[in-house]
Amino acid sequence: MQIGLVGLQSSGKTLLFNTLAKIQEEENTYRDEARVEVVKVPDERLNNLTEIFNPKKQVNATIEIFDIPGVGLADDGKVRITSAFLNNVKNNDALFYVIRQFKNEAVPHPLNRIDAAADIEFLETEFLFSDMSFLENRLEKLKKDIQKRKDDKLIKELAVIEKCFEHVNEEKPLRLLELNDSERKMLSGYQLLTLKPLAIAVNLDEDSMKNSEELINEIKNKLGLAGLEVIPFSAEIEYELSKLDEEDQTVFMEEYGIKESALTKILRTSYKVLGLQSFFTVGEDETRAWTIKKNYTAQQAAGVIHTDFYNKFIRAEVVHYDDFMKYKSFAKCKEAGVWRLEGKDYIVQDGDILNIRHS
Ligand SMILES: Nc1nc2c(ncn2[C@@H]2O[C@H](COP(=O)(O)OP(=O)(O)OP(=O)(O)O)[C@@H](O)[C@H]2O)c(=O)[nH]1
Ligand SMILES: [Mg+2]
Repeated sequence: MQIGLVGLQSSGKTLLFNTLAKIQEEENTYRDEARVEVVKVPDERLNNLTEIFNPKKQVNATIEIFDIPGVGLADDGKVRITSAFLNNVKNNDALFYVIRQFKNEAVPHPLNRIDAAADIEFLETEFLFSDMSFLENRLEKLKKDIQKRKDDKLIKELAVIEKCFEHVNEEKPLRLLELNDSERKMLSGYQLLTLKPLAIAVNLDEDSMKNSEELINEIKNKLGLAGLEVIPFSAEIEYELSKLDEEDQTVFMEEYGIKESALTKILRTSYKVLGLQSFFTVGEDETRAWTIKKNYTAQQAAGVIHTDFYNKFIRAEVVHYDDFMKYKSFAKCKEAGVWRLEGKDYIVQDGDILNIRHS
C-alpha cells in the first residue's frame, strides 16, 4: 500500500518525508526527485505485547510513502500541473495533501500566498479537471466501440463512466459518489484522482500550533470538507522532535501543546483512509503486526502470513488485545473465557491476536 505526499512546491513534503523515513539530510539540502520509502507504522499495542513476551524481535506493520515533487512555476512563469506530476500522483493507493500555512520569507510560495484553503482548492480543481478529461475521452471511445460492436461489458462500463462524468461535471470529487463493488472494480484500472482515498495535513507555523484546532475548523468550514481527515502539524517541530530522545520529546511536546506526534497521527490516518487494520501474532521469536483490509476473514488473514496457512487452514485461536491485556497470559484468558477457537469465516477485528492452526 502506497501513500503519496502531494502538494504545491515548498509545502514541507520532503521535510515531512525525511522525518517519517528517519532520513538525516545535510542541513538545507533538499533533493527534488520522487522517492519512496517503507515506513514503520507505530503501534503502542505492539510495543506492549513485546514487553510481555520479550521476543527476539518486534516487527511493525509498514506502509510505503511516496514523496512527490510539488507543483511549481513552469518556464512561462505560470503555476502549472505537469503530466509527470499527475503520473506520480496516479501511482498511489491513497493521497495525503501536504498544504502550506507556515510563513517563511526565505522560502517563496509558487503562488505568493499563504492560504491553505486556496491551495487545497487548487489541487482539488486540477484533479477534477484531470478526471473530467479522462472520463470524457473514455466516454467517446466507448460510444464509438459500442456502435461497432454491441458488447455487454462495454455497455455496462458506459453506464458507470456516464455516472462518474455527470458527477465530476457538477464539480464534485468522485470519492463522494456512491459506487457499488462491481462499479468500483470497473474503475479500478483507471487511477481516477478524485476517487483515491484522501487525507490532508496542514503545515502550520510553530506558534500557530496552540490554536491549531480553530485554524483547521476554519479551513474545513470554508471548503465543506466535513467528512475529511484534516491534520494540523508543523514539519519543523516534527523534524526537531525526531532528533530528541524520548524524555526530551515529552517536554518539547508539552511546550507546544502537542498531545501526539503528528507522524503517528499521519500514519494512523493513512491506515484508516485505506480501510486497513492490524492483527497480531506473538511468540518467543517475534511479536508482529500484520496489515489486512477491514472485513478480512480468519482464513484470508492466515494467507497474509503464509499461503500455506491459507490452503491448510483449520482454525484460528483468537484473543482480542484488550482482553489479553487484562489477563496477560493465554492460560488466564482461557479460564476467563475470552480465548476462542474460530473457523475460516470469522471476521478478524482490529487488534485480534491470532494463532493459526493448520495441517
Ligand atoms: N518555517 C518553516 N519552514 C518550513 C516548514 N516546513 C518546511 N519548511 C522549509 O521550506 C523549504 C521547503 O521544504 P520542503 O520540505 O523541501 O518542501 P517540498 O514540499 O518538498 O517542496 P517541493 O519538493 O519543491 O515540492 C525548506 O527549506 C524547509 O526547511 C515549516 O513547518 N516551517
Ligand atoms: Mg520535496
